[in-house]
Amino acid sequence: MSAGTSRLTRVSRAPVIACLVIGCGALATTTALAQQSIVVGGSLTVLGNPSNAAPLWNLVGDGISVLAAGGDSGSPGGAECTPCRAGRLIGMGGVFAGTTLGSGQAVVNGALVFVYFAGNLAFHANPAVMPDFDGNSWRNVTVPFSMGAESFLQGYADVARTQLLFTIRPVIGRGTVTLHLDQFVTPTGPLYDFRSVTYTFGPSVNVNVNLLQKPGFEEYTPPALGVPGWVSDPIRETPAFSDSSQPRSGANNGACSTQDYLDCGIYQVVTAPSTGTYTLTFFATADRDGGLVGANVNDALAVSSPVEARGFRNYGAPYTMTFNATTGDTIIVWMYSPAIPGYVVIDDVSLIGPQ
Ligand SMILES: [Ca+2]
Repeated sequence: MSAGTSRLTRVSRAPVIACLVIGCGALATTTALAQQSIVVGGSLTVLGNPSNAAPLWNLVGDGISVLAAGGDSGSPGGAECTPCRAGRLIGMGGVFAGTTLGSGQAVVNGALVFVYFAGNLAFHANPAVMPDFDGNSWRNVTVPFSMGAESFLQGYADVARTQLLFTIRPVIGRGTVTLHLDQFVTPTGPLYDFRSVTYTFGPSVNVNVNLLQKPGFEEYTPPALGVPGWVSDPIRETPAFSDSSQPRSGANNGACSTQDYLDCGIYQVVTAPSTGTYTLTFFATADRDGGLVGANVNDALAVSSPVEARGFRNYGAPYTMTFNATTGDTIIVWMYSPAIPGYVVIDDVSLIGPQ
């Protein structure tokens, strides 16, 4: 029994064709397949104008093999680089969701079927700086990516996507994203132009991708939080929030603050993309002792560190911790503020790895 098969769970009713997908012995079944999958091969490519080109993609993973074409455009890395200049910072992450995922063939546990896809393939990658002009007609820019914990894939038997065959959640994986650019000279200087972007699954050369969403809280309008990203811990007595009073960088930070004897927490969930040692870094400060930052792995405490009472916006040195996790583990990165009047604030949090 493979690692993937051992994690199978049957979750919902679905038509008889589900049997073809999961390769079950008996022809009559009313269940669809649900499992996580580690993607070990394949790629997703967007060719041509990124604002209207459908992605072409294939995945080979734990219990699944997929060949598909998208129905509409997603949000690929490099999309805003049309045209762009050397030195410009360009987003390299990508999101392909809903009907963007299109349709195609899937082999799931040995059976081949035609499938209409839905879901969310989220490729997390750091932005890239466009390189200096080198005189050639084209240029590639490559950075590592990691699949976001929100990534999942569903297969349906019908185009209306009512007859669910399988759910792969989460889709785990990492690799490299390559942006292919034309270089050309204009009267105002050299420019780059988008030609294609390809996310290729496999070992990434460089693993310094921050696995956290909204690590500096800049994407939130205070006091909002929310997924993908940070969540206020509902079991605490007062909610956490995004804040603009004590940013370390940018305009925003994360905060727990109360004038009463109420505790508070904030967390973010990440699925470990591979096995190894992860490095967690928080910038944090507080106006009283008792605050903590840390991480859990599969609901067990992995690491934590007390937050020193360094005072208002005085972040100082980061709190850096390392811990081990295995592919598919649930990593929860968190901050806790005790039931004492005062605050704990955080900013520029990173989860890097594994090494
Ligand atoms: Ca910030």
